[in-house]
Amino acid sequence: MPDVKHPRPVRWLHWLNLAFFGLMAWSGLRIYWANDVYLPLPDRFYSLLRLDYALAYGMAVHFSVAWLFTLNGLAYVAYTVFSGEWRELLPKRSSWRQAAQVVLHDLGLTGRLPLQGRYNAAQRISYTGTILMGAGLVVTGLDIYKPTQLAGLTRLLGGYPAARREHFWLMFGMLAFLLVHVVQVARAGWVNLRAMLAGFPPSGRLPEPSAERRLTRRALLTGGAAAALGGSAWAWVLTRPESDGLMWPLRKVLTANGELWQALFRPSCRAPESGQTLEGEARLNGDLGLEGAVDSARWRLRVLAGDGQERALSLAEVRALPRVELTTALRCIEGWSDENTFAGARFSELLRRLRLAPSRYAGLETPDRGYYVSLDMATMLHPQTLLVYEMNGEPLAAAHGAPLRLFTPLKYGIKSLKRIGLIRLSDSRPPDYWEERGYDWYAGL
Ligand SMILES: Nc1nc2c(c(=O)[nH]1)N[C@H]1C(S)=C(S)[C@@H](COP(=O)(O)O)O[C@H]1N2
Ligand SMILES: [Mo]
Repeated sequence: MPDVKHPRPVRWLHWLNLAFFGLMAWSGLRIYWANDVYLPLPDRFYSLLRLDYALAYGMAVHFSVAWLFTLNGLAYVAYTVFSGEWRELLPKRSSWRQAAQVVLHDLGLTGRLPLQGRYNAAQRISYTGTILMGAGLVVTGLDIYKPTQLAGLTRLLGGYPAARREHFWLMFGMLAFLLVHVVQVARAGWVNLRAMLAGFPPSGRLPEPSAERRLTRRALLTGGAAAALGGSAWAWVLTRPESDGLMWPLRKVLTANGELWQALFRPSCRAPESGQTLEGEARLNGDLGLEGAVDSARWRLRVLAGDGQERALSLAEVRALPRVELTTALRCIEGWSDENTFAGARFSELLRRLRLAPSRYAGLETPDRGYYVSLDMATMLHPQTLLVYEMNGEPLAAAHGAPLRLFTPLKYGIKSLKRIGLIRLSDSRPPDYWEERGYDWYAGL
């Protein structure tokens, strides 16, 4: 008789896994659609599941639930290891051959089924596979979340675009497993499902029908209550007042995430540079604050320091600062990356030239204040953060932010403000355009 009884912690962790993975896949797809790789399914399918593109919201949910998904997964693995349950779960040497028999049997091709414990050979392989896929999702996800801070991991995974592909294929693998899993659970019937709800003994039957009813009822009640509780907690989160375009509980998590990565930031961390100088068109994105034309001869870079005094530099004065060239990827938060050669001056050189001490933050604005961002000083002072006046061997084009733009590979492209009018040094955080619209302020890579 198969031992279908599942210990209680495994049952809870199992159902939580399902809930968290569901939220991760759902929010992940709402991010991923940025790359317009919609599967060709009827529109009704997407609207019914609320699976439309929603980048800021998708990211906020993804990077909040990621904690729950990871912690639950770790708890599941820890429990399995320390309880000895892993013996029921890990594939054995014989599993591979037997799994073939199980598959043939389940497809109705043979009648023979090998002897099994709680899990048959195919289950051992696929369940262990999902644990590995889950771990892979966490590792690749973490990497595309912070590819520069985790540069070593990025290299290991074959680079940023590769890590993204790996993450998505693992997700589709997990979804495929879930599809088969649900079909198999339905085929295994009520007795088996009850074992996963109430933890029934090997026979799937208790000696007394009354005890059986009682246990089943209790499991359905507690399970139903837990599901209702989880559902209402989620509904509560989604109906909270917004803080900068995001329900405040999600905003709080994003802020905590940002503080964590900022604390882990090491100035020695570098985005990978390719030595060569690139030429040609750069990909274009975003024209906020770029209306009209700017006369480079009359333009000034205004720097407002904490003392309330404003300094102004001409483009020639910025160009007179030590010139640095950098070939690396600009990564847009929408998912694409574009390798370019940037040339300009380090922000640290500008401070030195103006004899200004660093503040905690820098706020950048276009001359018309149509676009504005703020960055932490560690990023501003980083050697790869440049005030750029040339891209790909040409003077900066108007659409790319002439006469002067910021570029830093340590943040998503949103922070690389084009057409700088003013840089404000401040110990309190200057406003940030995309943070006000539901995005993570830190936006670090
Ligand atoms: N002034 C201004 N700067 C901006 C933007 C914008 O809309 N206005 N968009 C940002 C975004 S989202 C990206 S990805 C990069 C794109 O830079 P590029 O157009 O040179 O590729 O610029 C950033 N700087
Ligand atoms: Mo972007």
